[in-house]
Amino acid sequence: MLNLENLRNKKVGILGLGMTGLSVVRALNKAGALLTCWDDDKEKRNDLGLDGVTVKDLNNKNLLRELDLLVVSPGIPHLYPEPHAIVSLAYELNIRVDNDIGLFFSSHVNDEYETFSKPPKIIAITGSNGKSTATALAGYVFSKVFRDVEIGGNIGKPVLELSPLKEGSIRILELSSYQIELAKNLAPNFAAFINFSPDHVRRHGGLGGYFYAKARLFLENLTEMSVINIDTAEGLFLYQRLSSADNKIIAITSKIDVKDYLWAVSLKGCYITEWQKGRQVYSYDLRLLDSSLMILRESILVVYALARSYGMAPKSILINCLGFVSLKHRIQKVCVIEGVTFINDSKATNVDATIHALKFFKNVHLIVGGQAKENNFDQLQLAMENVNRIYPMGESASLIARSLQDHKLEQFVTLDKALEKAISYSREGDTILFSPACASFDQYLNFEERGEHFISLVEQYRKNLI
Ligand code: UMA
Repeated sequence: MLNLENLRNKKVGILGLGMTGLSVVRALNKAGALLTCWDDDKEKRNDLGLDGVTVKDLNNKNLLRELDLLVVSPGIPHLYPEPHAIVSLAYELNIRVDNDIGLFFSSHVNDEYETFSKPPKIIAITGSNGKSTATALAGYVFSKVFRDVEIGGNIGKPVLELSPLKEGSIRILELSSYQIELAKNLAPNFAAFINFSPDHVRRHGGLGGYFYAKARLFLENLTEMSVINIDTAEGLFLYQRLSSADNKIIAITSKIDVKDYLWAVSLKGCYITEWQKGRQVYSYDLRLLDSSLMILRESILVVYALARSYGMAPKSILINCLGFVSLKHRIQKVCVIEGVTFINDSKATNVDATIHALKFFKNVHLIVGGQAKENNFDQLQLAMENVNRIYPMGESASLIARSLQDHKLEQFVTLDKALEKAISYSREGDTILFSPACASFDQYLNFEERGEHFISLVEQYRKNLI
């Protein structure tokens, strides 16, 4: 757990008692801060039960006025579509509002820091899709080479739960736009912008707000190097903004000719190629490593560039990717039953993520749908080349069906019925891909619960066959 000594005896309000809120409670309680907590969910408030920690309604203006700091969880809106009432009040009273990421960056440099001959390094990874896989793969590769490597952040381990930094420590953080936007202080040594496509648009007041949130990570106190995916206008803009300052950057791309870039890494088909000042310095066919790594190629591109910026040798980076096991709910192969492959991609909560998953399979039966984030399902049209049939389900089923009406499809209310139908139509060699392109909240608590449901339905089907 990180040391937050700098907040000893400070009066801190904590809003939200989920994974993040509880980590803040534990870290600040240990540091000797005076805590008042609140969650809109009564059950969460009742479950807290920690000595010395008060649960009180922070909607009370007099109580809020007493605070030195309000720490807000990432899922709680602080600006759009409208700020949570407590956050609004805190702004009005000019109480400092921050989050766990801001506290992390304000406290990770301690007195001991100056005595280190190899100061700890923080690597931050952001983007719209594939952040968790890139973070986990980076953690896997770096920990094969360096001691004391830990990953955390949006991937599911709150940053304040990471171990204190020591000589040579490396912390790799997956940061979401929610987390970056509110953090008072952002000072990674290395940061990667891995891709960009519309997501969380309502929460950021539009696409521009979403991009601004991501861009903040690079434009404030980034100290050493950045890795920027230049395949979108936003990526190119960020690259230009950074290259006009005194910054070191590696451009990464699957689309652009990088001969004019100072330092770049490209991914073309199966080839990772590194360029310096227009000269090719390294190229490798990923199929020579292990064909199963092809599904991870976008993450390998990110990790290759990060590790190169860290001085690792090209071949050793790629070899160190071997043995990495994909994360759950992200293009996860559940099993093969009677020649039909079942893939759980429940983490695909936007259209771009589903388009990405569709690249890897042939003869696909696509189960898609949930709570629409936006009505941009017509973009799926361009990725339908390998799809046999579509099974739209959940709240957005009719919206999806309207966008894809030229394809063979049938709508369903629930996942079990959609899967049952997909199984009935599939033949040996086909793939049933559950990649919703939507949030899960119409029928599930989160994408994990939705993915577990898919896995359990597949398991049930297998048992019934025996
Ligand atoms: N709450 C209120 N009032 C509200 C809204 C929520 O009191 O108006 C309370 C809820 O009752 C609940 C708590 O706030 O008790 C939930 O806080 P939270 O939504 O911030 O969730 P945490 O459990 O703290 O998890 C968060 C991230 N969740 C979100 O950003 C929504 C987790 O990312 C992250 O793993 C975790 O912190 C640790 O850093 C999840 C996520 O879905 C995976 N992230 C989004 C994504 O990847 O697209 C950004």
